[in-house]
Amino acid sequence: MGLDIETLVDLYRDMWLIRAFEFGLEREFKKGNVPGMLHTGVGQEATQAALAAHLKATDCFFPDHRCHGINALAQEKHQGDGERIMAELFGRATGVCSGKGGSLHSANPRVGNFGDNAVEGSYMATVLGVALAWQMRKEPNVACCIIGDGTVGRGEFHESLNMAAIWKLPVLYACVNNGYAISMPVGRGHASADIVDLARGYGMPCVIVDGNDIELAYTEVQKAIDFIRAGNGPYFLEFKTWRWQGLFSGEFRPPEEVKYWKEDRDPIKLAREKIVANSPMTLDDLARVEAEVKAEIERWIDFAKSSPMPDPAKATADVYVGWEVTS
Ligand SMILES: Cc1ncc(C[n+]2csc(CCOP(=O)(O)OP(=O)(O)O)c2C)c(N)n1
Ligand SMILES: [Mg+2]
Repeated sequence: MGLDIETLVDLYRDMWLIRAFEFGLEREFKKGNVPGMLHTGVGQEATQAALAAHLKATDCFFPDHRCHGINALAQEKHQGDGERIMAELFGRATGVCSGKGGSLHSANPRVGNFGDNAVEGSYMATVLGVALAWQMRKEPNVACCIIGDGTVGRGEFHESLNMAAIWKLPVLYACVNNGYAISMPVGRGHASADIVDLARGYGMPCVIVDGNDIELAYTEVQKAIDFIRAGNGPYFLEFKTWRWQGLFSGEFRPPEEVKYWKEDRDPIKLAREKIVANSPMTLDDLARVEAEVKAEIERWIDFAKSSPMPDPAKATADVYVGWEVTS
């Protein structure tokens, strides 16, 4: 086993937190307690836990629509109040954006979360501005752009990679290739099912990672971030993974594929087996970790549910910068 056991157990705990967060959220969504749409990142926990483990509060990441997990981990790690991401998704005043952002528009730059928006991948352009500012100020930060395989189909993908490459900007492209854009298989939507093939022409390191193997994901993110922080320019990681959810509900994939990814390639199950096989930790020890995390997530849900709704009188507060809306 490559990583020390403490690190691996910490990552296991973080992956479990993401899954418990998503399952808890889904349960409440079905009860009608969570407004808007819900795209969960179940099955993709290793990628998010690996990125969250390495990104500092002074770095930034642009999350996509499946990134509740990294949002919660960053909030927990840097401000100690992950429950505010849950509250945000419940549309409550205690959320990180006072309940106005919800799943697709929440942000908190204080923890490095520079925000998603519903126009998939629009931040592939924005990330360049952040990275250029840091480069000009000689601040050794990393701007991470999390994009799905379908999002890569936008024209800005090429503009972004090109500009990041020619200016050697500190951008980490983290492409989460879960095999589908809505229900379009990646190999039918793009000229190559390996997104790195589309990125290689821009001359940056391009690496395919098993996105369901937390050790590999953690190690490859570390390498990429070290490379970028040292001033070498952008880096492209493609995480091969699979989302348990369709786009947001329903199932369109063959039963044998679903079975393979959920039973054989579940990143949490793989990590559990690795830990038990290679350390004194037992399944009971890990069950205790899981129970603690589940209890914490239920506390977050209670916090969200018992928080007040936003005050309608403050609907325009914090929405516009530098000018006031009076009517
Ligand atoms: C510019 C834009 N086009 C289309 C959509 C509608 N849309 C939402 S999610 C999605 C698929 C995204 O696929 P992918 O990037 O692979 O992410 P995944 O859902 O698989 O995680 C699309 C087309 C959108 N939100 N924005
Ligand atoms: Mg996809």
